[in-house]
Amino acid sequence: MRYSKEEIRDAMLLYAVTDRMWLGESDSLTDVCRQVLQNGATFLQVREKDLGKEEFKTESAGLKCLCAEYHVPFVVNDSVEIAMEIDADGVHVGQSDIQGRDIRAIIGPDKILGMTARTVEEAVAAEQAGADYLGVGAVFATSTKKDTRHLTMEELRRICASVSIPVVAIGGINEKNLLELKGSGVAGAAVVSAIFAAGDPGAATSHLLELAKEAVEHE
Ligand code: TZP
Ligand code: MG
Repeated sequence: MRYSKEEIRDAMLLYAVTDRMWLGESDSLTDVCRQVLQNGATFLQVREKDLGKEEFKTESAGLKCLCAEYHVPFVVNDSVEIAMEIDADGVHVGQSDIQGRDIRAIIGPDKILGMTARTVEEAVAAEQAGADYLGVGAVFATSTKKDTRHLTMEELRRICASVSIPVVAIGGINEKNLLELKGSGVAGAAVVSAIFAAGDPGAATSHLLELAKEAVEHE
């Protein structure tokens, strides 16, 4: 594994997930991601639902190099194939991306495998399937992903307690509610719009990072 289990856990702290939909017309995703990395994001996932395969691959390859400069783990959402083709640090898959495939067997032992889980059953199965971490949500209301269910803090706590791999919470997390994750057992917060829709994504990142440290340090 290029990143150790401990490094992966630590990297969950402020996990940025891209979505160019939130950017201003003149903003480039690479430039915004650079600001986000400069200001302390600890993990980056490229998640671009509206890009064609080739464009997604090109964008992913660029962001992979950018993350390597900052020694920040970089994973590709959904596409195991593109993650492998560009030699990303890993891949993040949802339940619908798995489709009976043994993703760990496809990517090998050295890549980071992130999986989405919304129930204790899914969480336990993902850990058994070789996931390095879980993305769990939506913990708050979000407009970034339409087909998601709102989890209670109690469900989040139960999921965290059911696995030994780190859990990163996702969904509607922003500067106003991040501290509500305190005590849930999460290793960090994954954020799309609170970073990528912010007027100043760099400043938003550093503020969210401070809040995430407070939320996670008090476990
Ligand atoms: N999975 C569950 S909610 C979500 C994803 C990808 C979207 C989170 O976006 P935001 O803007 O941080 O609410
Ligand atoms: Mg997916």
